[in-house]
Amino acid sequence: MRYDRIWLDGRLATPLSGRPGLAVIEKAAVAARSGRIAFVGPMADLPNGWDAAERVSLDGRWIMPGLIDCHTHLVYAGSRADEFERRLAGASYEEIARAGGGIASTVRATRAANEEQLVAESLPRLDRLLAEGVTAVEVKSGYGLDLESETRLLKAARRLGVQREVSVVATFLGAHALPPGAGDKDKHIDDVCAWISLLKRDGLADAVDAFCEKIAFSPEQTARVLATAKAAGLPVKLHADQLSNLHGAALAARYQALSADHLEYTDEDGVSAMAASGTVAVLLPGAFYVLRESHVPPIEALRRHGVAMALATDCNPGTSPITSLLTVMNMAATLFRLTVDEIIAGVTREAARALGRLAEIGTLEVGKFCDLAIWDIERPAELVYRIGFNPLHARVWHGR
Ligand code: DI6
Ligand code: FE
Repeated sequence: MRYDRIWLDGRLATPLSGRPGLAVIEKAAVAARSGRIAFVGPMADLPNGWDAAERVSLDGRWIMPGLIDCHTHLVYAGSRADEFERRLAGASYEEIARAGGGIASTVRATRAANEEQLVAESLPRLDRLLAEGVTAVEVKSGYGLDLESETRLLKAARRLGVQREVSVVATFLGAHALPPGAGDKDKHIDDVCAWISLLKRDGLADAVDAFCEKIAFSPEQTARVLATAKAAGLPVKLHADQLSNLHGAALAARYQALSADHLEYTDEDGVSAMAASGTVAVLLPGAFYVLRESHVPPIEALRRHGVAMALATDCNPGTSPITSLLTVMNMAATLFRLTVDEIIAGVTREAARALGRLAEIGTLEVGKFCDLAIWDIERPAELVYRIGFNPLHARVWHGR
């Protein structure tokens, strides 16, 4: 067997597709051929007569799957530092949104930016994620809110994946907020539903998301978006039960959503509906932290019902201006009491599942893309335990 590249003498930790926990292999090797994993396991199990165009010795460093940030809004223009100051002075996120700030203020800045400017403003955010070993990222639209601007935003997201060695999943979030100046939410939902098939036809959206919340769209309006997406053949996701319990988790489950995200106010019925539909819980402790939320997602119920838990940055200019998935991993431990194994699975296997990409990424198994994060650490818990420290030694995307 001739490989393109082989990494030798590493310590390997990966979740596996069908099993809980992390598989750990000492004295391990990973080999890539044509961008895919051609061998993974103990060096002693390498096939007789193997050869490789390039060999890399890891001196006992840890090899894990590349990290996956499965929920971001990282393409936008402008800054909301002014609102941050108003919130420090006592204004609430909802008050600011009702007064025309919040998402609407980023929409105004984003509409004023052309595609090049959007890419240029977003690349530094993406680069921070990549520097921590992220090899796949989801990017939502939702700061354009008219067809032309949403299209531009989704094209900018696709271009990020051309300009950097990273897999980009683009999600259409036209039902994020009412466009500035618009008065009728039902009319906006009509528009969003009409745009879905156009974006699907042009290959610009891999999935559809919506924000089901009192300050955004009702369960009925959200259901129209999800039904239209499913009918167009696109998988759905949902911002559910972030600020109040509108039974968004159960609604997402009704449409076999890939994921329901946030879930701070989800109740046990919502969790059991998610378990039945195989919907992943995407937990976003960055937004929880920034909003000083005190209502923790129902972690114990999610565990009890066997719902997969993923973690993501929710990188956005309002509620989660964070570009560090490692910091989010620490927050998930400290704020949500997830275990180290749950957290590592949450940014690899479960994040891949939340994107519908588990067959391709998220674990180190033969046939998947060879996306690796190689760490200068003594044990996996160090990735979660330290704050503001980046022990990435090397990042590999599709075998390179
Ligand atoms: N939930 C959030 O936390 C973000 N969007 C959403 O649906 C907030 C986005 C923003 O404030 O710009
Ligand atoms: Fe979000």
